[in-house]
Amino acid sequence: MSKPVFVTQPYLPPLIEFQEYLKKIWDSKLLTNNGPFHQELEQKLCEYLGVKYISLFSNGTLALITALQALRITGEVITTPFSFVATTHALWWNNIKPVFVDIEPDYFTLNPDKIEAAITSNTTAILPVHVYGNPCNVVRIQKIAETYGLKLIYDAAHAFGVRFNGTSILNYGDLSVMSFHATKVFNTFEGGAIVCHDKSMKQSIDLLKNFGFVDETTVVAPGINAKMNEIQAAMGLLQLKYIDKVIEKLKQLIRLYRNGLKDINGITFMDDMPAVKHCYSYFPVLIDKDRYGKTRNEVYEHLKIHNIFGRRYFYPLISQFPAYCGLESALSGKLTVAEQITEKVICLPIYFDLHINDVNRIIDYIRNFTK
Ligand code: T4K
Repeated sequence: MSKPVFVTQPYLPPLIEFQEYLKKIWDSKLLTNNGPFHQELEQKLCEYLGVKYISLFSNGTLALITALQALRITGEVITTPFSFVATTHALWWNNIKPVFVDIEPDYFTLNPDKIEAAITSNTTAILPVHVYGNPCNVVRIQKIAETYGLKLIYDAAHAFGVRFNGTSILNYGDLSVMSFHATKVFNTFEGGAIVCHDKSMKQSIDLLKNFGFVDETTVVAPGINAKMNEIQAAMGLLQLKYIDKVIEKLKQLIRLYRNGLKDINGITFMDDMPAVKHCYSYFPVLIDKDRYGKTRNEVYEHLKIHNIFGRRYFYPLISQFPAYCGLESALSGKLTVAEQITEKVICLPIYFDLHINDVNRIIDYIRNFTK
């Protein structure tokens, strides 16, 4: 049996280069609390991504929770059911009621046509997700947020380096939240960040992730501990050195998948979006059982027999989990596009070290499964 192929594997830079960073950490004994690597990574990420301010976090979920705190979001927030569960959990942890709105059928992001009908007097913000790194319709969502006086926080966990019309997608909305988890295209083992556009917001966020401390004896807010440590930051600095190479390789692998799968009846996938520079960190494929002859779950199990571990991101929908399925906005029939996509989607393996032979093998398994 061949080696298992997972949906993703982290890119790891040469160990010897990481050891040099470790040596510096050992020498300085500075392990965390806004250390030198932390500061350097914030600055270098701002330059690389083309954004004004970044505050690093220990993971993306705490960054989401803190972003909602920083904007003092309460009441109801409009969000998507088609995401990783952390998006909605961040609302729950802030005692905010999630209001699910359906996704659009082409790129699976929050459908701007459906947002306004979900706004009530309790709505304070919108929390869309650039799912798979596909930019939301940022122009229309911004307009809605402005019209109704709502805050706008983007979950940009999948959107490292994504650009729209030549500018970083992270420049849209009030705040954008990133994840640098091991499964992400840019990883710091665990990690995350909030991108913001002015200095005072950056200061507030920095306070909130450090217990609310302003100085040794002054605590101005009930903050949390969500700081990124120096080992994570060192990993980030090294990842930045290789990120362009990593994304280019992912792009080539996706080209290979697209060519190999394009003429299989009942298999569809997304092309690049107009005016978008993608990061290619997910390759979602839709299986139409009527045309392909097998269900998505059958394909998922079939690949597993061959030691290929695709993932059904995102199945079930967040709105189908016990914590949320009782909400009115989660009721079956309200989120029709998301309900269809979640039954059809499978993310195929995509990562830097994935071998071309494995991609070809996966294409063949899918092609031959219906014969
Ligand atoms: N918002 C969105 C839209 C998100 O997608 C996420 C996280 C968040 C917010 C929250 O950000 P964080 O708090 O996580 O920073 C994974 C990740 O744990 C999660 O970060 C990610 N989204 C989600 C989409 O995927 P699982 O449960 O599917 O991961 P897991 O452990 O099954 O890993 C998938 C595969 O990756 C494994 O089969 C093998 C490989 N892998 C994984 C790890 C952890 C490795 O090769 N090495 C590793 O260290 O959730």
